[in-house]
Amino acid sequence: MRLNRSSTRPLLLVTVLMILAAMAILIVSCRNSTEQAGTNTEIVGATEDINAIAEARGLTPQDIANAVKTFTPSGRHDEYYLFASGGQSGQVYVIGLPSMRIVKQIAVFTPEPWQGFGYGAEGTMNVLEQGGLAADGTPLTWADTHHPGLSETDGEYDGQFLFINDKANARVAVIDLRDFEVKQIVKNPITLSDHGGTFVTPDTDWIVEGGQYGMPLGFEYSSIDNYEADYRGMITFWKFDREAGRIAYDQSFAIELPPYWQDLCDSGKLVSDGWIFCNSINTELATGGVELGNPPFESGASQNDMDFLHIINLNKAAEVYAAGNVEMINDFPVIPLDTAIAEGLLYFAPEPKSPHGSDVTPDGEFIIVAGKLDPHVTVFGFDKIMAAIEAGTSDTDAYGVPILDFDSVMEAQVELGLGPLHTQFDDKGYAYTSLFLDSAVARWSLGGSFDELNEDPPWTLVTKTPVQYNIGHITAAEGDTVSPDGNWLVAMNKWAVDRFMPVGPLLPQNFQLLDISGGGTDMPVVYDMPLPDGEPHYAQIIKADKLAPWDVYPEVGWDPHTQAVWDGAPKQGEERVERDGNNVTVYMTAIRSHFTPERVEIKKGDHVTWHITNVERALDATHGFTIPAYNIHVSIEPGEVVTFEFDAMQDGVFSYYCTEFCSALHLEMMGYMMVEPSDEASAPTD
Ligand code: RUQ
Ligand code: CUA
Repeated sequence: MRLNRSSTRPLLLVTVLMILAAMAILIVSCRNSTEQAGTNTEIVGATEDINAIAEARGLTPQDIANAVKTFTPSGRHDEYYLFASGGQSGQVYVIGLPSMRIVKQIAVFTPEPWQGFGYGAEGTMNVLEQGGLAADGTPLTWADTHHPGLSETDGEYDGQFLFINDKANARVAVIDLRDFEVKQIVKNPITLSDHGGTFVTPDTDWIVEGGQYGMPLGFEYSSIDNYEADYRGMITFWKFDREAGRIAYDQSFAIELPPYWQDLCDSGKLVSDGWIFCNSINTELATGGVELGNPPFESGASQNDMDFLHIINLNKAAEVYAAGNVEMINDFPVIPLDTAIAEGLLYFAPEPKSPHGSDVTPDGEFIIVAGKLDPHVTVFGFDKIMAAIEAGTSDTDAYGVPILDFDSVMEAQVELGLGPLHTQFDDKGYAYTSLFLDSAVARWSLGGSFDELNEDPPWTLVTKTPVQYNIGHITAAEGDTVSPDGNWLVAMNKWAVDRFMPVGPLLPQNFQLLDISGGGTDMPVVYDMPLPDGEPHYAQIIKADKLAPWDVYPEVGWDPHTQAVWDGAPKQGEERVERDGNNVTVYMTAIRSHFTPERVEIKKGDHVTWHITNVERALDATHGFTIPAYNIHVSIEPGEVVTFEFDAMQDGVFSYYCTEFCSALHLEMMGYMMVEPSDEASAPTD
């Protein structure tokens, strides 16, 4: 012991000297760069005169106002969390508002080494495997994430869970916002692509996953010549068990729908609670084949002036499911289309033209559908829909689904501009709609109970703000809840074009922050933020004080995948390596700045199960762990226990080490795994 202590002293001295040397180099290089940068930089560096700085940097008074609105000084926290889909990255981005600083990327569907997601840690491997297998039998390792959905209580975000869909494989993930980690991925058992998800019902009883492209349900083969007869659409309702923090697979069900392409859905709220509204495209039942001389999908699926808004009685559907009035497809209960019609679960309302988006107003009274090829948004009245259902209709589509009369359910049509897509809301009686072709955000006034909140006449365009460029979704602060905040809106632009420094042919997305607090025609863009990793579709913005994430895991030995202490977690003083035949179990602890044990001696062919507990209680005292050549990397956050398993198929000496720079002596936080060659080692035992 004494020897050890005295030997660290010269080491500390060396470290201090090295730090001093590094600081000296830094000071010299800073001075050099200031000199090289010329006059402008000198003025900026030397003055606190804001006008002089603005002049030197070429900033307008508007630029300065925008900067002041969003600038968040060091140490100060943002007011909102923005949870953005990560698009093709398969992940979720956490961004602070109004600063637009990225705070975290949450690994969801795609392996991510820093968080130790998918590099050996048992819990994470299980989540990935739950998500279903690719055609070659290996786990799917990417996703096209589209629509994050925060859990709600009484139609308000409650900050507990986040859900997100994978359009590419029809999957839904559950993220726990206590530790910002994914806990579950469910694969849709009857279809391969989704889009109308994830949207929650006002108390998060159900997570809605609407389909996208028609296909034979249950993954059967059928020639596309049989499209009308054999292909189908669907909507799945995942039951959410809030207590368990998981989707209850065995309490969930789907409804068979005609093979139109169901698109985006929203849940009713307040008066319309219990109903679901999905727009659709391709009621033409186009089957493509441009190479055969057929019209391509883009025109084949855009012939009709009207497609169908799907109006679904979820509460009644849940009763039909509970009564067992279902067919099993891949062991999953599906209410057949005929049953859905007979039970009055499904109605259509015509919606113009190449519709997109389906957004329910904060009071639940209106459903807004945009038409990609129509300069209007169409507003449907929920009371009118109910009255039309009550009155009955003899009109049906080819599958027998009742079609309500357009004029009797339509409340208003508002001309906004070219390519309207998605709508959000504020607290001043305004709706906001993205205009893809115009590259603009439109503000327009709502009618009904919202009429008195602003001075504008109901159902009229108030103003438009250009955005850069090709806007998809928009998201406003709590803008799809029963009580939107009305201060910020983010335009999620698909093309950045000239907004940022060039980075080659693949450009980032451009998130633009708009200040919508002013009302009227005042709606400036105040910040541009490049997002460099996939094309997010939707995002949601929640008030930061609604979240209560853990600083560290509640107790030492915490398993994040059960959210409970694991009794078997290695404890300090009880670290050991146990052998049972060819099975070796390592019980290890991590604390600044050592792992215990520091030597693990095994034989080639052993099957190794390795547990590590991070016994730290200090905020941010995370340790990483890797064994070279074995493709293992885990992140062990304070209190967490991590388990991984592998077969020691390669002999030799392997230096394992901590991958997080956790302390001054982090480099010394290592050990040796020695794998002795062994003749008996051929096949490992299980
Ligand atoms: S779909 S913008 Cu949510 Cu419009 Cu992708
Ligand atoms: Cu622990 Cu570095």
